[in-house]
Amino acid sequence: MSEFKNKITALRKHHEELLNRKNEPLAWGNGIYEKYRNPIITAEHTPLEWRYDFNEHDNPYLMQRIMMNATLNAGAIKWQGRYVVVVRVEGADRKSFFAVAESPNGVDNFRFWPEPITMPDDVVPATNIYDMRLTAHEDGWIYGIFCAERHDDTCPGDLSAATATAAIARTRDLKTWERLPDLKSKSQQRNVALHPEFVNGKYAFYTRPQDGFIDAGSGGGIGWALVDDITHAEVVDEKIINARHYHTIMEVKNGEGPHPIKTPQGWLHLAHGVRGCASGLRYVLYMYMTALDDPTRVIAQPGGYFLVPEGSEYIGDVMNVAFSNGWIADEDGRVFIYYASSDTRLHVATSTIDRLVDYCMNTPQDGLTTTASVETIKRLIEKNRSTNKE
Ligand code: M1P
Repeated sequence: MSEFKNKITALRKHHEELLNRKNEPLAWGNGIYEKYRNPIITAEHTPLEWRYDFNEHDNPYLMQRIMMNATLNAGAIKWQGRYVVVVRVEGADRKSFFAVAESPNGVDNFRFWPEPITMPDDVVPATNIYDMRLTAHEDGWIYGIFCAERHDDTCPGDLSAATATAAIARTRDLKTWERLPDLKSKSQQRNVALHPEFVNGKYAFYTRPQDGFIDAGSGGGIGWALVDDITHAEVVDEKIINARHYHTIMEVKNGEGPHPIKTPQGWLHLAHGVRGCASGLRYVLYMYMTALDDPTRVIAQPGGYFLVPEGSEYIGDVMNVAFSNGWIADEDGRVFIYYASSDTRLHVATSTIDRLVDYCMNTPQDGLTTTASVETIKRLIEKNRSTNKE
């Protein structure tokens, strides 16, 4: 066999070993969920055919002709018995695109489908698209809501001026996508998710109004808007349902993750909160619950964060970031939380509906001051003293 063919054989073997690598839960977690030893999808998981030209004449050095930079922020859905994620893949050219990967068990053996998604453009094409939230809506379609980024042409001299808009597409097979017009809104929007059920006969969106491309500014928090016609969706009335607060994990901004999971006790929400610190912005995940009969009414809000970057998760293109826009609630009550660390790679954490509801209902709220936090800790100490006497 030629040296070139030997190199390809070795490359494919190495890639297969990565794809087949077993994952295992880490011991000594927090009891709320289990994190896993390995990330589930990295840039190295992308198919070799996307990166290498395997023609010896054209690529005698077997170089990567197209490099992949990151695999992050994935939408998720259980689809035909498989755990399916729509991954934000970012190439070396900084462009993000969507690609589907699936696993038989939700925690390892993820493999990409052969080709990335071809997402049709809206009337004004976007420069970049990312962070899809998937919703199997009761109308029968699977919707993907994602961010469409375009240059802000009102600032012609500023190459970094951009706008964020919520884009809407729908599919029946995750392969062919119909693009609908972007969500019309007075403000910029990112982190928009579609509620899975009609509310008062209307489509319901979790929104995140923001003053600028980065700044949530006066946006206030996670919003909610009802829309009559999803084929011409427009935010007319928007109310904030989960507000930001001074000196919390979501002081600077927050945003809904995937659409909430319906449980007998209420809707379980996963979101991200952002605060500033000397090293920049810190992105963490948090949870809250809303009432079954009114998904806008918060009935439980554990204080502080739910999940943060730890160890090597801190390191990446955008340091100190945990972000999630996908989770899967299985029929047996298990929940697979897909989160990305530092805008670089995708991980899973597993829990159950029962544990997550218990976490939301029984974790003390943020009392918003040191005094309140200390009183909360003392109450627990006192409770344990009484328990230990029993
Ligand atoms: O870089 C961290 C995250 O920043 C954005 O989130 P937000 O809109 O809340 O600031 C998103 O671009 C997200 O993709 C990214 O992970």
